[in-house]
Amino acid sequence: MGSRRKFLKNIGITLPVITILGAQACEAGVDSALVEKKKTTPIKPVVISTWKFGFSANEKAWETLEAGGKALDAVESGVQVPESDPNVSSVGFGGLPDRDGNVTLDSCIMDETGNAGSVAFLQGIKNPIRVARMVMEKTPHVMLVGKGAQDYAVAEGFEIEDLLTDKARTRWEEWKTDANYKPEINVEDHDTIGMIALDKHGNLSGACTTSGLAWKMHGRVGDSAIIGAALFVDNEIGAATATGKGEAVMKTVGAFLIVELMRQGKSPQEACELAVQRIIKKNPDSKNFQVGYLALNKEGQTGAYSIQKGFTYNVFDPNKKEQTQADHYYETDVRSY
Ligand code: SD4
Repeated sequence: MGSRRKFLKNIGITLPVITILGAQACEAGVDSALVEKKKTTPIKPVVISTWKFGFSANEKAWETLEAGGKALDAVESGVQVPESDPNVSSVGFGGLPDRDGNVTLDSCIMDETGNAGSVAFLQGIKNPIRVARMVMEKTPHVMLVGKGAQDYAVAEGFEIEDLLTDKARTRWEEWKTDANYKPEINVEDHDTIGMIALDKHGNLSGACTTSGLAWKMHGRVGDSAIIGAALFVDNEIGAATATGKGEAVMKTVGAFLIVELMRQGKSPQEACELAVQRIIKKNPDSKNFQVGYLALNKEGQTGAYSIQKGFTYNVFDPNKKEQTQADHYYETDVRSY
């Protein structure tokens, strides 16, 4: 028995009685005006995404949202902008490789019905988000990894391409000279795109895609492929996405935590702040890495917060091509570790 029904039963009121009472209230013109207002107010679409490429990615997503398209289509097309751009060294084609020189990609996507798809440790495929969506829509699974994900992409018509650009190869060769095999977090070089959107139908979706931490161990998978960690969408409540040190996000299931905090009544901003505080509480070394969160609720309100200064994001406004600096926990401007 549903909890509302249970509650009503416990207080001795049955549903038809409540319905009649509700109808009387409506007749009195109290609720019906509000309900009517809600029905007739057009929903303003919102798209928000991480880092400096956020504006151009959001601009692409906006084309779909403005035309009345689905948030899912918007986020899928939006995040492909940095995925396809060889000058973005942290997402898709042109991404910095792992310590052995392999570009390995993590992506995930989630729609308004709670469906999710993901690929991890995928090599040679330029737009992993498209593969993630196919995993979601065309397979009985949520996640494919490595060679299996690549075989699946090829079977769906994707070409295998060399994703390591000359620029990225040079950076890798330079990095190899000091043979420091410790993966680095540098908030400028390893920026993931996480994008969440609300469409005119009032539906939420999200996408997240990255080449992950540069110089990572071969085989390492980060949060950007993990539903609940770097991305979570619950169409009743809101959506959240993450960037930064994936290990810290995974261990606190960050995006899911934010959505659950919003479910408990927190605003998107409060939820992002609490999720960052959770990481700080659990990680004595939190001064040495970056995590940034974005959140969006059903009402179109947004939130953003990070551990360190320097996390920028874009809430799309066609008239304002500017990034916003997220509020952050530590005052020091820590950029490279
Ligand atoms: C990862 N979260 O692979 C990604 C990297 C990232 O800003 O977002 N950097 O852990």
